Amino acid sequence: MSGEETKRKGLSRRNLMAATAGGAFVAGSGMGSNLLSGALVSKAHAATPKLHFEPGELDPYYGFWSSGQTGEMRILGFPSMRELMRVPVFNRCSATGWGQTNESLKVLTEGLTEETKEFLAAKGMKTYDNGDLHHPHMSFTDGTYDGRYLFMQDKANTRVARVRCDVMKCDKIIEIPNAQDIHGMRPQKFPRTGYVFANGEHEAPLVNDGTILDDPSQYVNIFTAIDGDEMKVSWQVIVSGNLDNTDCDYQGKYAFSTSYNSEMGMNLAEMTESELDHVVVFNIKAIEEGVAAGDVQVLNGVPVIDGRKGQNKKYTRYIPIPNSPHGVNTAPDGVHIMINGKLSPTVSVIDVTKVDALFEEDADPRSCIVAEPELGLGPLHTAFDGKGFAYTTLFLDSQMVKWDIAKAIRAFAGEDVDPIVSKVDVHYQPGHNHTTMGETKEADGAWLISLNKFSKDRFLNVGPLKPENEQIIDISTDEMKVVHDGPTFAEPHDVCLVRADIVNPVNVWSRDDTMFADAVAQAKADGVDLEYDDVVIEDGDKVRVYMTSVAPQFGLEKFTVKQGQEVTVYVTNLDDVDDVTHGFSISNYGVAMEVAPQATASVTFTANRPGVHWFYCQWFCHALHMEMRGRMLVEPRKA
Ligand code: CUK
Ligand code: CUA
Repeated sequence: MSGEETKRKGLSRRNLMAATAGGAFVAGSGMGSNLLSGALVSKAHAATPKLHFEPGELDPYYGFWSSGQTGEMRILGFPSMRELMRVPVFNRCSATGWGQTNESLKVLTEGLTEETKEFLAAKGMKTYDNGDLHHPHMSFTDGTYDGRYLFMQDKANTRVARVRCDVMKCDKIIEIPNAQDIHGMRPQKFPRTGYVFANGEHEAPLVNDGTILDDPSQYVNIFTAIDGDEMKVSWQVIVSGNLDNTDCDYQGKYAFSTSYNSEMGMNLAEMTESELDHVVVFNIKAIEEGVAAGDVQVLNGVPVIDGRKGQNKKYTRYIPIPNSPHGVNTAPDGVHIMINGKLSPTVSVIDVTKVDALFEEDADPRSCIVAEPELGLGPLHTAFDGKGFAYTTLFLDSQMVKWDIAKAIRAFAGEDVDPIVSKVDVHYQPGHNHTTMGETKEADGAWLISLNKFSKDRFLNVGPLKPENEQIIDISTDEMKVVHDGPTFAEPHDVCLVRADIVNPVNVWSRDDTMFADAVAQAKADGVDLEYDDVVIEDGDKVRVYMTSVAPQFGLEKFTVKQGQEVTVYVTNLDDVDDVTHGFSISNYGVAMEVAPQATASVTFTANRPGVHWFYCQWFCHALHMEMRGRMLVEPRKA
């Protein structure tokens, strides 16, 4: 089962709908369809770009990866697939102290609703431990990536997070009220981000306090627009049917969300009953006007507008789409929006220039569909090369299909042309795919990557839990070629591939950074200069320990606290050289954190274990790194 190509050019189409009905949407044999055509005509239209890199050679792209249920964001060099960094977001991180330091806890807690804070407090928790991060996307200005932020969602606990691209740390996490489980999420492309659009996947009672339980007729679903600058919810729309993925246009007028369960079914049979589901079109300007005019109910502080089917207002339109559509992908031509059919072998192509007309009275909601090519089994997501071709993952066929957008439109209009250019087997069951710069108007068509859910026999066996498999595909010729296998841990769904010149992180922190502004303010209140003083301030039951660090020494070789005191240790790293990060761990206290050059980091704990406890630097920083240590002396409470 190598990556040999299969072609189906010129073959009569099978109607594959029947084969997918009735719950057949499961991982198949892993074999792609064995379709072979006679003539294999290929037109090379570009030289194959470079895949292998010498030691020390830098990649031309950053890849920002999701990690699904691991809850972090990962940064890889692309196309070498060298993993560069893991950025903790919704998860906890042993290395950096994310979820433990005061700075990270602020990010993790300040955006939670009061109700969630109370719920967690009752469990003895400050924040959730888990998250399910599917979709990382960079902020846009004028239709392309602008290198400011990365946004990402948490399906598990209904949150949206932002990572700053200058320091590659998460600086904001907000919980989305009124919704349940944020799945699809995209930043506004034009004029800028702007909004971040977020789909609530699972329907629930609008006030979900237990008053309504097993009465699905009263469940609703919520679409949310977040202000990406402020990280606050701007408005929400109540919709019919659940919401899966979302994308928006290059005009700044509309957002589009798929629904795999327009039936609002509560079990598999009900959810897949209807042949047609839908895409919801959100009219951004009309919604803003409705919010301004007060056509809303305010719930949990958020204006919520009613955009349900049959409301016949100007806020939303419902376009019927076969059958449980999944991915939504806007083409870099600025006109076409691909709706991937999942249980239907088709991708429905929306022409955004025909969407205005949908909002006229008695408009045919399907009048904006300009193509619906039948591509194969289980189309999930589509990527673009900026040259008029689209690449769609076929989950059930374990294939990637390359197709010609213009030909698909001509075929839909009745011409006898086959839009399918070629197919290639991938290993196995692809979900998302992505091309370099492919979700921007600067799509460059250099590379395609397929994120496959199963690896099966492709790597050394590591037991029942297998890695996934990410494959890079050469798309410089009409026939695609798999040129790289890359195993990966649970469970990247999506990635965005950004030209390296767009991303410009700093090497050391600025001492003015807002990330540790609270520590700076507390030091000031204590009369402490973080960059010079190494002192212990006792404040009743609380102790604040301020220390600097310069490789290979902490500013304090020891400090003394009393058993039961609440201790906060602030470490300021005075090294201002690239890559001289220190750490701070206290043995048998469960305390650890990263302190990067010129940063201040702090951690608070109760000194409830008397005795001598070594603290040490856990980030290898110097030939005398092992010697970078000191003692915390905890005086026993007097009997
Ligand atoms: S979803 Cu994972 S394969 Cu959550 Cu983007 Cu389509
Ligand atoms: Cu400082 Cu190791």
